Amino acid sequence: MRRALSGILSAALVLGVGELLAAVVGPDSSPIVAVGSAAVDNTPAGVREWAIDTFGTSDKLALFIGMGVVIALLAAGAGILERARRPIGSALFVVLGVLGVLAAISRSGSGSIAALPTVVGVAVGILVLRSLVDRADPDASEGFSRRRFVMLAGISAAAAVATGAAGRVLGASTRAVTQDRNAFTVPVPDSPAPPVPAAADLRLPGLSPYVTSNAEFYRIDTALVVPRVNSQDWSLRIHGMVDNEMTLTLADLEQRVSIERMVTLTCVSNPIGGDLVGNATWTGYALKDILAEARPQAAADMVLSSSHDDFTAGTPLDVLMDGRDAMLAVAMNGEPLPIEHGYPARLVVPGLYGYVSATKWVTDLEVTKFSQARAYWTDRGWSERGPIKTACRIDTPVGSKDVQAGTVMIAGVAWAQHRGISRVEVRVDDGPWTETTLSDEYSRDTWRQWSYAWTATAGQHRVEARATDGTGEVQTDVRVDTVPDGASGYASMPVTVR
Ligand SMILES: Nc1nc2c(c(=O)[nH]1)N[C@H]1C(S)=C(S)[C@@H](COP(=O)(O)O)O[C@H]1N2
Ligand SMILES: [Mo]
Repeated sequence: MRRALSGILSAALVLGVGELLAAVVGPDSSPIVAVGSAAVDNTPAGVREWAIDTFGTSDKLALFIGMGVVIALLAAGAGILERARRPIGSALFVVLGVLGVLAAISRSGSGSIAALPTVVGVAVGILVLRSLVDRADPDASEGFSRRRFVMLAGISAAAAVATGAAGRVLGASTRAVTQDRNAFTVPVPDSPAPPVPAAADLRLPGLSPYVTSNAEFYRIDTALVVPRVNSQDWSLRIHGMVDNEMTLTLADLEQRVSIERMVTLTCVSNPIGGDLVGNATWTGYALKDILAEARPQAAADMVLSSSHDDFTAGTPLDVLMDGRDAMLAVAMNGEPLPIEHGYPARLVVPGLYGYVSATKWVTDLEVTKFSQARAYWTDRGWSERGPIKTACRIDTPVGSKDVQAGTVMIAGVAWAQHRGISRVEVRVDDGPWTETTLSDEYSRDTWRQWSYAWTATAGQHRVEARATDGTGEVQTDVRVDTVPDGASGYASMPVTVR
């Protein structure tokens, strides 16, 4: 009996600790929510119908009660086994933990960090399981102390309840925003993005897909805890050197003409060969129209955008007004903005690095002057202006994997937003530059893929690539680091051919 109780209390602590950490990491990383959701997703249709027929709208509650019973039985078994055949009980915790981790990672868009609540929870659970079981038996080597066991069991139970409750309370705002986002309606664009022609995506093995999925899209920001902004509470204030100060809510935006555009975003911190670049379809509202309505004064030359979490970016006013598709975006690849990509609204400006333009969770636009205002990163040694440099990347082959002699596809992506890409060349071992095949151009604001069939001979080689932008300018071979205005230099890959 005490052994079984030891197992159940330890399991409760796993879930409590998991719940508490999930409040920070994200709601989908909670072991109980993740496993429950995985169970729902994998329930055969017949069973689901039966559950809905039987439990009606309480089907979710029934699921959690059912899960609780199963977990309690398994945990009781683990407690008994941990005594009889150590460490089988702990091993059972680990197996259940692995299931929880797999469920959490596959559900949440946040990658391996989603494993954290379950991993820490299971570690704590096993420690407590062992100390409880050691004290559960009259014949235990340390000697039986009923009082000791009761005390430890009481503390564990209290800790399980406290962590679980704290997790639920702390996680409430997160869950509220997740629900708010699930109910958010993506505007049907008045001006839709042209479809992606088949020949824009070469679909080669190892080559980045033309459109980057939301889950794969790089994420860069200064937020330790992702800002949770409810769409009902959100508004955008436009003020400063304007004749018509205004404040827009999402309801106001719904009355406006919406646009949908594909734009490639790039981070100034992206090193040569790095992956801080991604291409997505954005839906939102043209910034030039919003700003025109606010009527900027003649002396203004910068828009200082601020976010809910007090990040700031300074964007040249003329770039926002020159007719390119600078926008206030509310959707990414047809979905409401993912919370970590700025829900409910962010800026997207073709041609500029993110740190001077792509403010997520944006709430404020102050029209001002470069001579008067500083932004978050320009205050920390980065350049005031951030036009994107022409660059390319070799996606395949990768230096860490040897290739077979014969025909080897070299392929990658190239970008020079708002100037476009007109050519990509490769050379092997300082040989002559050879032109590659480019995927169809979608627009000047999006990257292009390129490929080249190389006849590879055995040995060590170095493959390099360089891009030419739409104005005919070849990217520079001068290698500079990312600070202060972005990396430059040819893409380069060591390749071993067997
Ligand atoms: N609020 C906020 N917005 C931000 C940032 C930030 O730190 N905070 N980082 C910027 C930077 S440096 C980049 S490169 C882009 C990245 O956008 P993504 O995370 O959606 O890819 O967001 C920009 N917007
Ligand atoms: Mo960035």
